[in-house]
Amino acid sequence: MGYRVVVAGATGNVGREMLNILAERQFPADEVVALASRKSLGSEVSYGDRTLKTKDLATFDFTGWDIALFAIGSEAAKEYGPKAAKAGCVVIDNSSLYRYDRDVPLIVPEVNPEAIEGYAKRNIIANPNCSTAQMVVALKPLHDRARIKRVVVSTYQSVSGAGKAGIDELWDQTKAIYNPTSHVGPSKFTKQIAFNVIPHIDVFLDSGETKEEWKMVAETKKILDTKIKVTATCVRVPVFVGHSEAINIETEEFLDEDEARDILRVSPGILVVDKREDGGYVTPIECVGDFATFVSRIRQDSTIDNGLNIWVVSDNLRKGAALNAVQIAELLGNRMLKKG
Ligand code: 2RA
Repeated sequence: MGYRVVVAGATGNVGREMLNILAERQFPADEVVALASRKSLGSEVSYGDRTLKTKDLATFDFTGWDIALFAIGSEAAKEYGPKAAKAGCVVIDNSSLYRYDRDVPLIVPEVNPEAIEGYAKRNIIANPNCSTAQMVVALKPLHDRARIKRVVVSTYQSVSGAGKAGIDELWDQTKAIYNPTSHVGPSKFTKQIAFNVIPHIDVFLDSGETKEEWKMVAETKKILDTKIKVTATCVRVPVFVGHSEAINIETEEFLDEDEARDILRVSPGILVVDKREDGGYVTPIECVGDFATFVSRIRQDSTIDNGLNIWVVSDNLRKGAALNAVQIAELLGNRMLKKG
């Protein structure tokens, strides 16, 4: 006997990837339903070699469904999360709404799978922000070996992190640059994104940080270790899919770059591509559609006693969102909601 699985927000970039990944990983589902908001109602989405017609999220009865993967944003999650949870369906939510709630586990299965034990308090599990997920996958094995004290991270985040509107804006602006009669100004982003970079993702906070930067700090602490200090600068770049991160790490104990490479090579979810030659590293274009978090450019930072630099790239729609959510569902199935 398998699970009855709901995918809410099934017509969006992340929802579609959730359905793809459920099928690719042969998640043991007896039944899958795709839900959408009224405006995309009736549209069709792929689930493996099947086509599902979307149903109305607003009127859906979650009773009798085991797991719901939510890719519907915070506002809708606020309305439908408690409704699904109350009906006995465990919600795995991709929005930021529940991430910082003490009674809701925030999980990256390679890092803190044990946190799944706490899911029943609210029947809700939070999926982290894309930029945090790939970073903590890479940090975890290094932290286990040498205790990380401080992390300085700069991100290079693709436009798909801002949804379909972000993808369209990069595409339209890029085309318009080659056509002198047309002009596409900024709309989703605050400045031109084509052939440019923008050091601003999400809203500004009083501290001067952006919310995206704050999320990387707060989520790393909740998932990995509250003692780790993190400072982040998050930047939007004209890349369609794939977030990249340059990460500087200071550890309590000395960790040699060769040992760090060996540790990362055998760690879950990680693929090391680190040859010190032209092209011997991964760029975002190469990670699209992949499950792995890629680590390259592993090297000592000789300006401090115990320092390392690494370059981390991953598909933000997969490990940064849909894949991690499906991995949480697998964890839930294996440890908590056993069937069959
Ligand atoms: C972004 N972190 O890239 C967001 C998406 N969750 O904009």
